[in-house]
Amino acid sequence: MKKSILAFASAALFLTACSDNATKEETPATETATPAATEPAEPAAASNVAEIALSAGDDMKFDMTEIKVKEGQTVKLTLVHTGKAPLQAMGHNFTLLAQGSDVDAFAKAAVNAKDNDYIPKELEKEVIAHTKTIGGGDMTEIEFPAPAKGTYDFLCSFPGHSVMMRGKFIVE
Ligand SMILES: [Cu+2]
Repeated sequence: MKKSILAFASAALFLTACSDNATKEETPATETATPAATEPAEPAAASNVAEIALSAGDDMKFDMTEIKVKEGQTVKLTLVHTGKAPLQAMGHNFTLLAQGSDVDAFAKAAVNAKDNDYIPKELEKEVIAHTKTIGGGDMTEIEFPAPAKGTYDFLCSFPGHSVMMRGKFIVE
């Protein structure tokens, strides 16, 4: 049974290939069906960027204490300082720490790291990504590849801020 269908199909193919004019209307229909089937691969690539808009003001708080992204995404994070206080008094940054890093120990060391934008040099290898420290009315943006699936800590490493300004960065 199968054999005869195949024979018929190839005979039909042979016929369409030969009689070009008569079957022209049918041929484009089957051709357009093929690209449509392969299209869904494209939107996946477009969503590969996680755009995160984080803000903090003079109240010393991030507006998000939980940030979620997906593994493999590029994280585009914008930090906006919505306050008015200058950097010296109310500086903010976003600092993402590697798993196993101690937020409190990092914050404590950061107090003495003003000359390195509040990133302690001896703990730099525990930092996955960080923005620069900004003052009221400023904004800054960073881009980095999302780390492996898991939960990470983020904080503002400006002296005294991490008590209020910390959260979880979750990679799903
Ligand atoms: Cu801060």
